[in-house]
Amino acid sequence: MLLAVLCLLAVLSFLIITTAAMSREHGEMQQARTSMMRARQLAESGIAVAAHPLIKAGDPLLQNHVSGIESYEAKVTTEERLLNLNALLTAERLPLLERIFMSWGLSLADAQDIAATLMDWTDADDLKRRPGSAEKLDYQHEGLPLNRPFASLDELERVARVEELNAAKPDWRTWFTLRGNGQLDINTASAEILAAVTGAPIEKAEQLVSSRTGPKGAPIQSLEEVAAILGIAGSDTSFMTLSGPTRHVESIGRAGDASCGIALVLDLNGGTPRMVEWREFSVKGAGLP
Ligand SMILES: [Ca+2]
Repeated sequence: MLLAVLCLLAVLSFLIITTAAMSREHGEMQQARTSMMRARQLAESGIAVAAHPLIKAGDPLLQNHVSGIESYEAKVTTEERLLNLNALLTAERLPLLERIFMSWGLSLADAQDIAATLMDWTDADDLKRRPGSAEKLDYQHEGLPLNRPFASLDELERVARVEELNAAKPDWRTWFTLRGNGQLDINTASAEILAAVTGAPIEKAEQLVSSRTGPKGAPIQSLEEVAAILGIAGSDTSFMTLSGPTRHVESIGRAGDASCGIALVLDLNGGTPRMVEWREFSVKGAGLP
């Protein structure tokens, strides 16, 4: 009898402990969900501020510590800080792309072959531009190349010889966009991209970037100024702009341990802002450079 009572007590204790553990776990999951919702809400608040046409990069409103554990931090730049791959794939702009590939350590012949392969991928005909480029007969799969402009950067992974780009520049994706007006924004582009695309030494490109940032920094006012700083007077600057019309904003919201990142691309051309892209990203290792 005593044994039976003891057994019953043991079972009851087990049930009580298990139920308490399950209920604690449920409570923790609930808490994590609430924190995540709050983090997303905070990220959206940052996006709302950053998307406002009057907000400029560096505005103190872009950062807000709502409480000790809740905050958002937003950044404003332009999509034209990156190179529009489709815009580079024209006879006129192709030498720029070849120069970029060479800045990644590829030989002139390889740079020209790979740039031509990208052109072959997008142009309507099936005629190879160079012996080292690729058209229909060089692809194993039916329907390749697509013979139209790139619709996503993922498509690049299917292009012949892309493994050479992956080897030369594993983070090539951070250089290109398919948004924007096709020009390069001198006031938001990185020193690396500016040096590669103009052929200027990286030190001069860094000098240009520090002249527009920092406590005494001011936006570059003219393309002549750009040419003077980079030492490229007389070069073609028609692919450059002083102010890209496509706004790129990113915002990270944090609530306790939870965080949420949102990126938004807004076309401001023509007065009325038009949303071109909205995506969430995981915060670790992401964000604007
Ligand atoms: Ca083609």
